[in-house]
Amino acid sequence: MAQKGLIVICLGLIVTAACSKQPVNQPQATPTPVSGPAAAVQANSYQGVGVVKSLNPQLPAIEIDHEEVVGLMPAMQMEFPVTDVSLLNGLAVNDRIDFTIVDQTGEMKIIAIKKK
Ligand SMILES: [Cu+2]
Repeated sequence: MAQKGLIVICLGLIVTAACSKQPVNQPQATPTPVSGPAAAVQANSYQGVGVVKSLNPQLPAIEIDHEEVVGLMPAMQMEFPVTDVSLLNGLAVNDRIDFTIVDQTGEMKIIAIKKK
């Protein structure tokens, strides 16, 4: 009975040793998914036109009643985060503006504002 037990243990060690070799080959079988999508992550920028509805320097953000932003969204009133509070300098409610939105993996931010 004791010998039978030893044989089982030995077989178990052999199987374990054989299995432990597999993970070495696995990374080669699976393509590295990191390089593809990472290379595709690019900031898309869009030009918009609208009217300032409110300014929120604390966030900082700006609420704009904007016309259609081609390739991004239809006309609507909404708040956009801005990359820097200084973009709000010199702006007032009801000002007509041109603005540039950057859409980085679903996160939209205004990077430039020009008063008309
Ligand atoms: Cu919108």
